[in-house]
Amino acid sequence: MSKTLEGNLIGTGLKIGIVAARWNDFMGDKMLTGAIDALVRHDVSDDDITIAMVPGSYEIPLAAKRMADSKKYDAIVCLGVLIRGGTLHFELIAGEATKGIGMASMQSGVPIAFGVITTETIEQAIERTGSKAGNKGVEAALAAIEMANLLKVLD
Ligand code: DLZ
Repeated sequence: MSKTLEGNLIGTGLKIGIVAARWNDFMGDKMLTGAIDALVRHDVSDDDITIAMVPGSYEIPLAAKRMADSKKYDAIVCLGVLIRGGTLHFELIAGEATKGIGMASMQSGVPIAFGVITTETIEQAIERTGSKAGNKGVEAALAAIEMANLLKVLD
């Protein structure tokens, strides 16, 4: 008989860290409020949510790793908005943020949800932060709850 292990979306008792980048904060703030709202609606206590603000997406991995290493959090949500400009910066920052968040999660063993959006235009970023393409901050928050609960089941 096969057995499927899953994490539920009940956030009761979970402690969640959020790392949010200030760059492009018009959209970033929507992701942050969406993520907090999703956590609270899934029964994470507001008192159990800690937010670390960083200047830009490049700085997310270090703050996420430090939070994860503290072992104070069941999961971490990383939020950033990267919009392609006319220079190479976008590729470099997107690559470092993606790789760094993945490494922080693997090295710490703490689930770290990837809520960094990468878009060609401001319009695409607006669509993904609370309008027609949903809110990627909400999706990342739910992924964090699910993974925190899955790890408890796996343990
Ligand atoms: C420099 C920069 C640029 C050009 N674009 C973005 C962006 O679209 N989104 C973002 O989150 N951060 C950007 N940054 C800032 C870098 O992430 C970083 O904060 C600075 O290079 C300082 O280390």
